[in-house]
Amino acid sequence: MTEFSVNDAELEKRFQDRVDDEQKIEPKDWMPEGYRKNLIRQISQHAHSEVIGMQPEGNWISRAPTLRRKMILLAKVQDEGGHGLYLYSAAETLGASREEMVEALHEGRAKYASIFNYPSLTWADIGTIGWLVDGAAIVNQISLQRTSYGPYSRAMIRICKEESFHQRQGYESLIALAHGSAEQKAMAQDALNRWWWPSLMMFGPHDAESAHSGQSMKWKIKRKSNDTLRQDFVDQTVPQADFLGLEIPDPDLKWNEERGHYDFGEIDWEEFQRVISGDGMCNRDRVATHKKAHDDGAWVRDALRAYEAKKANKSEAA
Ligand code: BYC
Repeated sequence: MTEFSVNDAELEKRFQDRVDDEQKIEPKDWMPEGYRKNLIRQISQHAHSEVIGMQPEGNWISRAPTLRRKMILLAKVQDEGGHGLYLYSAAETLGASREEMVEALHEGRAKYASIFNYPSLTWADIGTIGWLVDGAAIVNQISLQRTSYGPYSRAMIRICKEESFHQRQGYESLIALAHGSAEQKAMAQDALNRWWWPSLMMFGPHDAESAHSGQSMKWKIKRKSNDTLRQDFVDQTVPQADFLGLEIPDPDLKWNEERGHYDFGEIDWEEFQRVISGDGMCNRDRVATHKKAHDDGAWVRDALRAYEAKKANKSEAA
């Protein structure tokens, strides 16, 4: 027997070799405990972001200006719920239960994307969320399609297809506003002013301040660093703002010929810390709304369990 036994160091080496060789890690494969824990943290927080992200947009379904816009928004919000489900399922393959993950969200032990703690005040915010928030999410998620954990990677491939529709519908809505009346254009500019900086915060702290990046990059959970993704997002978004005739609220934003990228101003990191620590404008409301929906849905979960038990009893008796 001992002939075939290998110690943890050897297992870790084989694991790292597979990761370096771009092989996907699957649920039943051996993995370091830290890899499993880090993935549960990131994937469950990603799932929470999708589901909490339904709230600022859901707020506008009943007030969408036309039937077409309402249908698009309904479809988008439903997609976000679906993304949450794919991601919770991916985290469940690592041994985390849905109950544990939701409890961590309700108790403030698990985070969700900082961006969803800002209010959606006008109809232009809905187009801007699609353009900037989904735009930022895609930049990140395209790189996560190549993440080393198979179920997460496959969920990302599907999610990216839907996110691309989300980004486009948002941009198309902003084109209508930016080329509409003076009031509509002003509403679009105001939305850009409020959502620009929080969108840049979506990519997380600077690489040098990022607690998880070093290990996550080594394990190829993350494929591009926070700062690289943020720069990619700025570079792709500035020409889109120009096309809309809107001004990005950053006096330091300018093309840097030498770097081949846009330079941009510093994020307010104090605000970022405040928001991710639970003290943003909407944190309390978002979690309370989620908790209420979860409690209101308890009867559905109870009914499902009762039905499963009834079925199991029947098949035992047969
Ligand atoms: N917000 O070491 P770091 C969407 C936390 S939703 C809140 O760099 P990491 C959509 C971080 O969790 C798409 N917290 O972390 C839905 C960590 O705290 P913990 C959401 C943040 O994980 C509806 C600490 O700060 N996308 O598309 O290496 C409608 C240190 O950070 C944030 C994802 O979730 C933040 N912005 O890198 C519309 C993508 N940034 O956990 C659209 C998946 C950092 O130690 N996640 N923190 O307590 C990731 O790619 C990475 O987790 C991050 C952060 C790049 C976000």
